[in-house]
Amino acid sequence: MKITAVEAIPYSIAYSKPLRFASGEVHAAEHVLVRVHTDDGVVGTADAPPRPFTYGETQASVVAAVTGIFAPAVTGLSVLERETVRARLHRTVGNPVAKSAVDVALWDALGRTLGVSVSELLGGFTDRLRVSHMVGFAPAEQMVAAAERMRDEHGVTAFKVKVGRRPWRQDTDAVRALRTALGDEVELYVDGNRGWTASESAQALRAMDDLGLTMAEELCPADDVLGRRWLTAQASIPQFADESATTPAEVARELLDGAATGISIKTARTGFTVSQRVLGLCEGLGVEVVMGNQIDTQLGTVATAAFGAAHELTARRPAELSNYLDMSDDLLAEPLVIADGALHVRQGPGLGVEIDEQKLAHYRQDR
Ligand code: MUC
Ligand code: MG
Repeated sequence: MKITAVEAIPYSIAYSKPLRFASGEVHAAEHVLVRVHTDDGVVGTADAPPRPFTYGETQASVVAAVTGIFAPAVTGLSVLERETVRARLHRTVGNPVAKSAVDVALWDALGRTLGVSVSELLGGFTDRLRVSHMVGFAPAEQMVAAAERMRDEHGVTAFKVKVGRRPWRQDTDAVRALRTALGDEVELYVDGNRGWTASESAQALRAMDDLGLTMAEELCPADDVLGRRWLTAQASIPQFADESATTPAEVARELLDGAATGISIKTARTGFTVSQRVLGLCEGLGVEVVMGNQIDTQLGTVATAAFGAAHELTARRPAELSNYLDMSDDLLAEPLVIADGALHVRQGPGLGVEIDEQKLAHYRQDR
């Protein structure tokens, strides 16, 4: 059960439909595949999606942190010593995506070693999650067409709409067009990726007051400390923190300061071990959570689904699991299926998925 090596393999797969949002745009999954090897011949795998515009990490920095710092720190430990691994990773500040991939790969290795599913090990609440799709920036009619395609082809009835452009009216018009086209039954919520000021956010929220939105995420920067509190205090729907709440301490600060009233949990940045801490904090403080998407591949989506399905609170809301559908290809040997608006969790052992080695050989960038 001892860790013998941790690999970090950079690869790139193009998106057939790039995702555009207020803090950036993604045209290719320039990610890192992290593999934890044990002396039993078990291999645990996870995907690391670097997001320079969110956490400052790059593909090269993830490879450097995993191979240069984290691999030496955890080699020799047992896959059962997850808290020791966490403590050693925690000695390095930042690098959330690199740390999380090591953690998720470790859990996958543990599940494979024990012959059980990671989702069951984490909590085993349910075997499926309802799916929410992120709709990126485009002219309103294209945003409507993208949502309608997801509804017609995959039965998806929950949509997170990217907002945060200027002037804000183009976004509120797009959300209105989505509501008109999709009807009252679908769930709509918005994510500003810090694109607006607090006052623009307040105006835009008022303009969408009749659209039945369930929540809004990161409309303005959390660093605009008083502005953000002012916005959250007056909003009639929960204000979710995403990129401003990437550690348990940040989550506590955002919630206790009145800067947010809900939390997005992303396994890509808090793995499984720290995501459970974030979840416990939210449950204890009585706030809602959503399983977020960090523009994940299928492997990243598998991790999000495994965690989301493991707990009652994370399984309540639709989880953001579908944006891998916009990629031109993927590394998983057997593709995920979203049908009737839901994704079923892969049964174990571990995360229950295998990498297609030929595809990895094709897309990897280190050889
Ligand atoms: C989101 O929820 O913000 C955009 C950037 C990122 O890191 O995640 C996405 C989606
Ligand atoms: Mg977000």
